[in-house]
Amino acid sequence: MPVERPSAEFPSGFVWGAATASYQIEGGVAEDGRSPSCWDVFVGQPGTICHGDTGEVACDSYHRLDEDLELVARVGLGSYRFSVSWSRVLPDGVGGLNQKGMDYYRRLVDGLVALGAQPSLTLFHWDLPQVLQERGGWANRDCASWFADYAGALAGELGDRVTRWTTLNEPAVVAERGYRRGDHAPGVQDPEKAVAATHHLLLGHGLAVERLRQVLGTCSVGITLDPPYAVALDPEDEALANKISAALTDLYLLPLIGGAYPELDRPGLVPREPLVHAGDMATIQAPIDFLGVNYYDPVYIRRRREPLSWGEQPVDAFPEAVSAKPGDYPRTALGWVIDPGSFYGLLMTLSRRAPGLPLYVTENGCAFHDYAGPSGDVRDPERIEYLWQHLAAVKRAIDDGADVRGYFVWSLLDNFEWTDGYSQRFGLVYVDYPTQRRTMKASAQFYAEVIAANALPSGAPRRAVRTTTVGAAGPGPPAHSQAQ
Ligand code: GCO
Repeated sequence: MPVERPSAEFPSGFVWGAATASYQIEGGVAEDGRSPSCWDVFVGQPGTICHGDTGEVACDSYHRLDEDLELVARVGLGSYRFSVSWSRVLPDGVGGLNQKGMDYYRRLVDGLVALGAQPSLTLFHWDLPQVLQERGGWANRDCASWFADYAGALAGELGDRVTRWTTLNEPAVVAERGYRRGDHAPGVQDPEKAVAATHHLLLGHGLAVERLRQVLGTCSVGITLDPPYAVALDPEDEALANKISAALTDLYLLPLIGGAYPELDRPGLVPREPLVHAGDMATIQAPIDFLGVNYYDPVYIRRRREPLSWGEQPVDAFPEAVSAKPGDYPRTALGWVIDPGSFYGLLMTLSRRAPGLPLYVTENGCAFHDYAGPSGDVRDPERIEYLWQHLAAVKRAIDDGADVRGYFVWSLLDNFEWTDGYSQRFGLVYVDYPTQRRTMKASAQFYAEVIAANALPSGAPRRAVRTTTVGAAGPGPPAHSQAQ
């Protein structure tokens, strides 16, 4: 008798993962020779982080590696995406490796391999060594070569056991929030430094790709972007929304796949000479094996009309537009709109923009106000629904031809959510910060079942009250759908 395949079965070999980042989970900031990163310094300035929280202890993962590996095993992850704290392994930012710091990542990588979980290593998830920040950080062109040297040093130590290397996580956020807006470390507010950071991050990526290939020969290397997906709030603004999506996506994607910056007339946004030297674009265009995609929610766009209505925000570099949150979509605790239709639209757009480049969803997830009940259990039906809807969007994109090879939930653990500190919980696993006790939430169980089946459960999640309608051919205007 032929076995009936559940329709929501994923392709065989699909990689099921979860992600974390060094500064958000490790703690142990002054241990075994680690030097401060720009985030250690930034969080110490008053008024930067909710409740004055810091990453000093975070989830204490530096001391709880075995417990965290056990969680990887209990969820049944096929891969774990983590990042390396540059200042833990190279306290001077450059030069000799700190073997004690390296030991932590050796134990992590060996532990994952022993569990049969692929190590997915991100080299830079925002925590630049402060010693390098003091030399200008990413606004200094030298940072690109410091980064390549760091990549080469790690490749020499861990290369044979790391399945996938990601150079940078969301370089746009580093340039825009770290150097233009200044609400992230290093807290710089300088448009010239922001555009310099954009170029030097991409150059560093290209040099690191070259270096990894030199050291390792064959390896799988990519980069993680957070391409904005803009949706028009009113149908007549669709062209404007598409233009903004394309421009902001192309600022990072086009140099990588096309060896050029987009022809955008936005002073201070697009790197030009003298920042860009001869040969830089060829370096940035070094072939990659995959594109990592982080998606949380879309940007909703409307043409600007004076005076601005309540809740409308200017869109950086696009004075003709405002962004606003639509009132009738469900939201997460951070107020981020839940719109799986846009996730599908983004995956389809990227697979059209970068044909032949496999995609990994390197982050997707949601914050809710989770708490432990009287018996200690943590029920998070909203997260189950969110994951289910977003995984269904991935599946639909695959069915419609997108080459999506894997999906990583953000995050394995509740952790330090940057400016929001510990006020936001994104984990599959609940962390009780005073005791550091870890508890698998109901969503971790749900995800474990999805992984074991390589399929979504039969039935359907409760649908979003509203979701953007996107056909395989491209985005369309938001449409109402019936709540179930
Ligand atoms: C990002 C980062 C993560 C965040 C997550 C939730 O996308 O901002 O990569 O470190 O914690 O995205 O905001």
